[in-house]
Amino acid sequence: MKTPLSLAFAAPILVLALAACNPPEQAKTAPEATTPAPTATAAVVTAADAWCRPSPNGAKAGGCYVTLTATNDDRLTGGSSPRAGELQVHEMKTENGMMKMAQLTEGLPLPAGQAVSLAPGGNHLMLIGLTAPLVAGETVPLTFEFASAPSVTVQAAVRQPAMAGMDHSAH
Ligand SMILES: [Cu+2]
Repeated sequence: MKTPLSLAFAAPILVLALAACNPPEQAKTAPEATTPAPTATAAVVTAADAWCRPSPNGAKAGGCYVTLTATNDDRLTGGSSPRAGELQVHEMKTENGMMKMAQLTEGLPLPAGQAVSLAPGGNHLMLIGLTAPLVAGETVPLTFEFASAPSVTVQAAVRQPAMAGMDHSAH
């Protein structure tokens, strides 16, 4: 299905969600292994395993994922990428039995010492207004901004989800 550009801009964000977000086949709520909060005072957030899903041709949005660990209680407030007009933090929620995504306008809490995973089917990053499709094999710079810690820039690998059997993005 091809959508003319003009329509793509007029279409509600939900349409983009269908193309770019993964239906949450299985909710991932299990907490990751936690690391003890260091006694150091400097607020730092580390970002690991950043990756983005390849975007379908013509899609104006793409989903990215990362695991963030903050030394002190913090909040992911947003970010940016040279590859898109906007980087938003999204959550998935159920409304009338339908999964929908919504922007976390207050940001995503990052409890001290706890690895917070943004993953398909749950909280995720959304690149809005892609300058070009995200192609498997390339890397995309993502910069994250936090309430307290200095911003962090990572190179996100563009690839298919590790468990292809759970990928329903082809719908
Ligand atoms: Cu989204």
